[in-house]
Parts: sequence; C-alpha cells; structure tokens
Amino acid sequence: MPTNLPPEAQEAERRYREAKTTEEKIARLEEFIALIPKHKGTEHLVGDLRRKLSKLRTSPQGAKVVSRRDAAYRIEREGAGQVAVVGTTNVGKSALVRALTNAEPEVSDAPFTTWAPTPGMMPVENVQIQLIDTPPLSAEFVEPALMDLLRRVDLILLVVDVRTDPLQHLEEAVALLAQSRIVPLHRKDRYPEDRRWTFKPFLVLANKTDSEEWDEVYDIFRELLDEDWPMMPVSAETGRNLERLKHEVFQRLGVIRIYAKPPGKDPDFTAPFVIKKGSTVEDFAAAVHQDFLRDLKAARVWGSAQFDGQMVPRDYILQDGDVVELRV
Ligand SMILES: Nc1nc2c(ncn2[C@@H]2O[C@H](COP(=O)(O)OP(=O)(O)O)[C@@H](O)[C@H]2O)c(=O)[nH]1
Ligand SMILES: [Mg+2]
Repeated sequence: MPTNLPPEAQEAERRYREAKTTEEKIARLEEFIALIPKHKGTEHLVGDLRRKLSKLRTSPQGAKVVSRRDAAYRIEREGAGQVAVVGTTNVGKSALVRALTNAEPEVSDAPFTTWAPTPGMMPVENVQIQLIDTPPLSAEFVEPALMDLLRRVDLILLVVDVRTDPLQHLEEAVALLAQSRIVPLHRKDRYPEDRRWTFKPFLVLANKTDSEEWDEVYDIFRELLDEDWPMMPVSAETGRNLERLKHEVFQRLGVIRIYAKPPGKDPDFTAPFVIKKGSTVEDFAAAVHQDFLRDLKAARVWGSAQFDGQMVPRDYILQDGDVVELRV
C-alpha cells in the first residue's frame, strides 16, 4: 500500500481493514476509494479496490446488503412535503437536519459519517415538513437508490460550506446529480423536452455563515456564480437564518393550507389539509374524502372569497389559509 496517501485516506483504509461484516466492508471500502486522490500513481490501487468492491457487492451477502440499502431509501412521505438535504461531504447536512428537525443524525468532522438517509420532521407554522439527511454525493460512488429518492422529493436543499470552497461544492454536486439526469428546475430551458430528465426545484444553503463576519465571504461566493441560484446563507451551528429557511422551504413546496369547517361548527385551525397551490374546491373535497367529492353540492368559503361564507362553485380556486365548508 503506498504510504503517500493523505491522512484521511489512510484513516479510511484503517477503518476498512477493521470492518467485520460485509455491510461494513462495502461501506468502508466505498469511503476509502472516495478519499484516494485520483492520479496516475493511484490508478492501479483504485482499479484493484473497485474490483474488490464490485465482488463484495455481488456476493450473496453483498446482494442482501444492497437490497437492504435500497429499502432504507424508500422513505414514506409524511407531512406537507418531502425535502432532501444533499451535498458533498462535511458541508453540514447532518448538522442542519439536527438543528431543524426531531431527528438526530450523527454530526462529525470525519468524512462520510452518514451512511443511510435519515428522515426527520421540521415544524413550520402549523404544519410539519419531512427533511431527509443523505449520504454525501461523491464521484466515486453514486448510490442509485439515492438518485431514485431524489427524483421523488418535492424540493432539494443543496448544502455548501461557505468557509472552504462553496463554488466547488456546488459545481461538484450539480455535476453529479446531472449524471443521474437530475437538474435544477431553473435550468430547464437548457435541456430538451425529454422524460429522461428530472427537473427539481433547488435551494442552495450556504452553511457555516455563522455570523455577520462571514457575510462578505458569502457575497463573494454569490458573485462568483455565473447564474442566479435560489440561495441563502445559514448556520446550523448558531441557528442563523434557520427560521427564515423554514418559511422559504414551505413557500417552495407550492402547497396551501385549507381548514375544513363542519356545518355549524368552528374549523380546527391546528390541523390544516395541505394541498397543491392552484387546487379547487373539488380537489379539496377529494382530499377530505372521496364521498365528499361524489356528493358535493356546494361549498362556502371564508378568506379568499369576496365576503365571509360566500357560496362558490366546484371549480373555485382556493388560497392558503381558506376555511371551507363542504355541503353535500
Ligand atoms: N462553524 C460551523 N461548523 C459547522 C456548521 N454546520 C456543521 N459544522 C461542522 O462541520 C462538520 C461536518 O458536519 P456534518 O453535519 O457531519 O456534515 P455532513 O457530512 O454534510 O453531514 C462538523 O464538524 C460540524 O460540527 C455550521 O453552521 N458552522
Ligand atoms: Mg452527514
């Protein structure tokens, strides 16, 4: 083994050597390969390790590990929306998910700490949004199950570390996602109308902008970008802008909250129905219960209507915060 590997790769190698189960071996080997600098001198080593990895993954135990991992990526949707937190290693994805949700993914200086996606619920106003912490994006190992998960989510929060090399983190992550044909919605014009591409709304989080001192660095990063990204500076550590972030995420989900009012009673303002922006009274009725949709005669609306309790037709378009009484 060449001794001129950087210390983090040597450390990863040690962890790989100590791995006991096939699952651990696969995970540690992926990590080790990812941390080896790629050049002529390491070509052979990397080639050998890749073959070893592929052997492990296709072995009978390995196949079991891979299918268990796939299962870990099938995360059931909960709450008002499903949002993935992605990025390269050590940018603070896990720290953000910890700070924003009830989940407690491990946060560490060691790269590749997060192996399985970890969902948590983030309360915003009177709804809950599901945030999913994910393993780092890396050129060395693309997890197909992660890409499938990202194709299903409503929003991608792409985290970069403003203190190291945010531009590189952003470019690397975007390039890796593009390899799996996942591209930011705002770049849609650049791609042909083609079902093989998945367009997702992105929000870039410039993490570790702990205090005002770092705003200048953030501004420089922004100026270096050759296009306008939806982006905001945040800090998982000091909590800076996290409240604003929660609202931004809610806004970007493109959903509205509707309160059902049973006839003669008050609506329950703690339990909104969350439906897509642009939904009609009919869509709302379907969300409450299929029977409502079938038997719906009329509806009264408080909020967006011209006057309180106005009778509206089935195709009336609802707005966030409306109170609706369905009549059958
Ligand atoms: N100063 C500062 N450090 C942070 C912040 N967020 C995360 N870190 C540190 O960055 C390292 C990597 O964090 P982690 O959440 O494990 O990164 P991940 O690999 O993207 O999940 C840890 O040492 C964290 O303590 C932040 O907002 N400010
Ligand atoms: Mg992590």
